[in-house]
This record gives sequence, structure tokens and C-alpha cells, in this order.
Amino acid sequence: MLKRETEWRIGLIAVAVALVATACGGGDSAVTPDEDGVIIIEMSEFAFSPGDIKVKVGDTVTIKLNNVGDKEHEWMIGREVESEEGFPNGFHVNFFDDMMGLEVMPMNAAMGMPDMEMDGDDSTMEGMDDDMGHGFMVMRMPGEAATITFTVTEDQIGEWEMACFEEDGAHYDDGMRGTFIVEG
Ligand SMILES: [Cu+2]
Repeated sequence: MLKRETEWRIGLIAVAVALVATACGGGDSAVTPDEDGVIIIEMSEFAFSPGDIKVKVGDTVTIKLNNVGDKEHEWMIGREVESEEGFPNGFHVNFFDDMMGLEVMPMNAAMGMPDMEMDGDDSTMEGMDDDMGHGFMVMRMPGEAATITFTVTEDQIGEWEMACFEEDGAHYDDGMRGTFIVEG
């Protein structure tokens, strides 16, 4: 009886290890840019599709972001999720820490630009100031699209997380996140 239980446990551990390997792998299933450097990402409730992306240093990548869902969504990329009043709301470390070589079309889709010149007199800019603390993001309403173009640098090598923190982090908690791996 005891032996049987042990076997069962070993079986369970094997299943758990396999599940973790599948969840964290990203490796083989990760999507890479096409021959033009393009990656299409669809945002919906509550996921990024594809959810695993892999690029290389030196690649000039164009992300075509489409909100195909029914809610407003954002695309953020960074590490170490920060929370405010218990809700996840951004990253401590942002993938884009300056605007060098970063292009967003249309420009008004981009919020919280790292070194954007702020005009304190403009009330709409003050609204954006709130978002500055959360890092760079691209926000899109249902049916809207945006294009983000950048060249991957050595500083960006490693594993990053893509996330949407809309509705006090509920989108993130409901699974609206993915991995973004940069290989040297
Ligand atoms: Cu969202």
C-alpha cells in the first residue's frame, strides 16, 4: 500500500514537471519575426496572441499590435511587476528605458514615454504624467491597431514579460501576459 502511494506520487511529480516545462519553455513554441522583421500580436480578453515571442540582438523588429477584443488593452514590456494598493500596475524595470530608435505609429497610442518632453501647462499632458510612473505602454481601443518599431540592443538580452494592467491589474491577473525573449 505504501509503495503504491509512492509510485502515485512519483507519477504526479512527473506530470507537474512536464507541465512546468511546457509553461516555461517558450523556446520551441516562441514566435520569431518574419523575414521583414514583423510580428503580429493580437490583444483580446485576456491574452496576447502569440504569448511567447523570441528575437535576437540586432534585429529591427516591427510589432503590429491589434486590439481584436471588446475592451481597451495595453502592451507593456518589462520585468519585476509592481503593485499599487495590492493591484499589479506596471514593471519596475522597463524594456524601453529611452526613446532611442523607438517608433510608435500612431504616436498617440504611446503613453509614458521614458524621456518624452513634458509640457506642464497642458492639462492632457498632466494626465499622461500619471502614467509615467508605470513605464512605456501602447494603449489601444477595440478595433484599433498600432505599430512599434525598434532595434534590439545587447542591453535587452534576457527574458522579459509582456503585460496588460488595465482595470486595476485585472487583465494581468486573468492571464493577459506573455514572454518576450531576447537572445544574444
Ligand atoms: Cu488588457
